[in-house]
Amino acid sequence: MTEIDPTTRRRVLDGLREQRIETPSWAYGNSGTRFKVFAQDGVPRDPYEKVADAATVHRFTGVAPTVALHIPWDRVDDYAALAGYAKEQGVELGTINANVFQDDDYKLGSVTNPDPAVRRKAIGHLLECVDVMDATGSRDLKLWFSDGTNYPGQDSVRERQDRLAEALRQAHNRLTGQQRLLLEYKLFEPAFYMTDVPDWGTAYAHCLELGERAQVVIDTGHHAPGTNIEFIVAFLLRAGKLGAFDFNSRFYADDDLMVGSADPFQLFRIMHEIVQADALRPSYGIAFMLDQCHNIEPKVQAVIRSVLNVQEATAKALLVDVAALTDAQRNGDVLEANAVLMDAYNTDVRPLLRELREEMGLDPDPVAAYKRSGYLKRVRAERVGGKQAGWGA
Ligand code: LRH
Ligand code: MN
Ligand code: MN
Repeated sequence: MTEIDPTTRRRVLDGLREQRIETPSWAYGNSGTRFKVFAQDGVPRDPYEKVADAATVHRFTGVAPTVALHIPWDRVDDYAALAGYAKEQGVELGTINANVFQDDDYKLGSVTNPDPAVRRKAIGHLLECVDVMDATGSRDLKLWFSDGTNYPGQDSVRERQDRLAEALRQAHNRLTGQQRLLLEYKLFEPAFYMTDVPDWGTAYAHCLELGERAQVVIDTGHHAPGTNIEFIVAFLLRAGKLGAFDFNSRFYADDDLMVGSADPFQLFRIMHEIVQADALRPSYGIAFMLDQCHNIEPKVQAVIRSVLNVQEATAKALLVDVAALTDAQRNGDVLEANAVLMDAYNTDVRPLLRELREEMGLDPDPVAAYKRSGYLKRVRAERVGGKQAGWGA
C-alpha cells in the first residue's frame, strides 16, 4: 500500500475518532515488582489526583475519556463527589475493579476459599463494588480472582469451581440497568499450581452460565507464551462474549509493560479481529482498557504513549483492504491474503494520526505537547508530602 485513497482515509479517520480507550487509576501511582518500588516525584496522593492525571492524558490524546478505579485502592467517602470532580476535569469514572487479593484472610482464596466466612466477606466486597458503581454511574464490574492453589491436593478443584459459580451468581444478581460483570482470567500468579479462572474457556463457561450481563475480559499479559490471543478475540466476538480488554505488553509473564511495546504486530492482529467484527465503535460495548504499571518510566507520559500505540495499531487494522483480503481468502490465495494484511501493517500511519488530531483540535504530537505543558513540573511541586497512592495503597 503506497497511497491511501481519500475514501479509505476518511473511513480510517472516522473509525479512529470514535475510538475510546480507558486508562487505569493505578497506572498513575507508584508501582514496582516484589523486589523494589521506585517512588517517583509528583505521583498522585489520592484518587482525586489520579483522576486529574487521567484527565491530562485525555486532554492531550482526545480518546481517553474514562478512568477505571480499583477498590479499595481508590476508596473515598463520597463516590458521587469523585464522579463530579472527574466531570469537572473532563473525564468520567469507568470500570470498577474489585480487589479480593490483598487481605490476609484471602491466603487460601477469596470467593473459592474453603472457609464460608471468608467467602462471605469476599462476596460482600463484590456487592460493595456494585454499590460504588451505582454512585459513580459505572457500567462495568471487573472481577479478577487471585484464587488458586500452590500444591496438588491442597483443595478440591471441583468444589472451588462450585464456590466460584455461587459468588459470581450473587454478584451478577445484584446488577441492575446497563451494569455488566466482566470476568478476567489469568494463567498463573500468585497461585502457582492451579488458578481457579486460568483461561478464557473457564471464564467463558462461567459467563455463559450467568447470562447476558456476564462477559469475558482479555488481559493480554495473562496467557502462556505463544498463545494466539487474536484467536481468542475472534472466538469470543463470534460468541458475543467479549466484554473488555486489559491491554499491556509482556515479554515473559504478566509484565504489565506499555501496550504495543513488546509486540506491536500482535496488537495489530488483535485490532484486525475487532475491526473485522465491526466491534471498535463504543456502541458495540467492548471496553478497551489499559492495565499497566510504569515502574521506571514517567507515568502520565507513558500512558499517553500507550494510547498512541493502541491508536497506531487500530489505524493499521482499519487500513486493511477488506475486499482484496476476502477475495484472496475465497480464492485460497495464501500469499496474497497475507500480503494484504502485511501491507496495512507496514504502512506508516503516523501522518494520518497527526491529521486526526488536527481535525480534533489537538496538538498533532501529544507527547511533545504534554512535555511542553509543564504539567509534570507543576504536580511535582504541588504533590509533596502525604502518602503516595499506588499499587497496594
Ligand atoms: C491481575 C490484574 C487484574 C488486577 C490488576 C491490577 O494481574 O491484571 O486486572 O485488577 O492486575
Ligand atoms: Mn488485568
Ligand atoms: Mn495482570
